Amino acid sequence: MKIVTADVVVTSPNRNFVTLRLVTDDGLVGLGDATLNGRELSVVAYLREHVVPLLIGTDAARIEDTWQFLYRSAYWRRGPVTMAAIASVDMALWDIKGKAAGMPVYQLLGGASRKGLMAYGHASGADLPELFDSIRHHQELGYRSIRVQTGVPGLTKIYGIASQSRPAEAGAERYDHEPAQRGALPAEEDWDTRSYLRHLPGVFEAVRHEFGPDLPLLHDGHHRMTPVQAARLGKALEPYDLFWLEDCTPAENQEALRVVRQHTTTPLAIGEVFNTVWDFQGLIREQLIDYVRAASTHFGGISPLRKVMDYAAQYQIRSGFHGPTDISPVGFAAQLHLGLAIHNFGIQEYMQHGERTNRVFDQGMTFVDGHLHPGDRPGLGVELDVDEAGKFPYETAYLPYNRLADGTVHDW
Ligand code: KDG
Ligand code: MG
Repeated sequence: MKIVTADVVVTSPNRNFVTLRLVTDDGLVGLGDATLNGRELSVVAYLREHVVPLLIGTDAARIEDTWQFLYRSAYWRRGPVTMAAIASVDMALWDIKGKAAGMPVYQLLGGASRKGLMAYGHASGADLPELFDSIRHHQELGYRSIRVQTGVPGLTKIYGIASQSRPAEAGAERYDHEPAQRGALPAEEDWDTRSYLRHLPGVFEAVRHEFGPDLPLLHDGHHRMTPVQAARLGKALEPYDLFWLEDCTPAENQEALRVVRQHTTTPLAIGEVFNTVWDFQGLIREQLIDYVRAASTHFGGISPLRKVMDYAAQYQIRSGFHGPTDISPVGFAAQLHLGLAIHNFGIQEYMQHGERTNRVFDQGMTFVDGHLHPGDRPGLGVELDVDEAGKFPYETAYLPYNRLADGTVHDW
């Protein structure tokens, strides 16, 4: 089972996606997601120039050995570009192994540990009425757990609000739903942490009052707070029983979470920008987090994500894999298979892809009564329509960024 071709497919149906497509000498096709939001072409170059030539002629059955070879032989380890490239190879090889075995990947990972994966959707609103509408709309779409993001009085443009408040509906083309925006330059947004801290607890109080105590609620802090600010927010939100507070402080400074942890029992989730098991080592060992937010696509694939989840299991830390639309249907399927198999699954983020994306990627997964399932097709269960993909060439797109009132660039 040798790899005979390795193509990197770039397509932009609703947004940019980078997909590695491996073909073996016995005709099996494996897909891997290498999408790095706003920096897609750097991974394309890494794959085409440095990885594809190493893959041709190698044994597609040797997933772990190929991973270790790509990781260790480069000398330059880690980083989002490298790890997204390696992730795509890892996923494609798991896809091929599943197809060779005639089994869905979750069976190869130990079989299902549950019937389905609880998913959360993104509700948001500029004000409370808009937010309540958005929560109700998500409930109608089947979500049973909701991330709540809200406008802040005095701030005009905040990431994740309003234009992204309603998931893609059948047949709708909603590029504004995407975190990145097409254009030559990134959009500028504004931010003020003190206003946000004053406003947010009241929003959660109102949401709990309107929707009751049962609905699991989540919130994403987007790395914007200092440790003390995050500690105060976690404490202020305790009465509203959050499922988690995500990315409360910048992810590079992991010591910060120790301060936050000392002051609040609000559960903490972090790691959507982490690339390796090493990034989680101290956080897990010291039990500074409750949920691992890594995405298979940016973490080197299924193989290392399974390792970090096995380590996390010893500390009762669970998964909450990153699942925005910039994870392609292939990367999303990869983490659904893993989530179904591991014992310490927590929750799965699920933003829905647009209709054009669903035409390019035919998916076997289902979403029923708030729960996802990867389906039982052999491999990852996703097929790429290369002709359809070719209709949507790459377009420059950037994530937005923040400035404070005095013009200082801030975390977002
Ligand atoms: O590419 C960045 C986005 O995926 C990210 O901003 C989304 O924070 C995010 C989330 O929790 O989904
Ligand atoms: Mg996030």
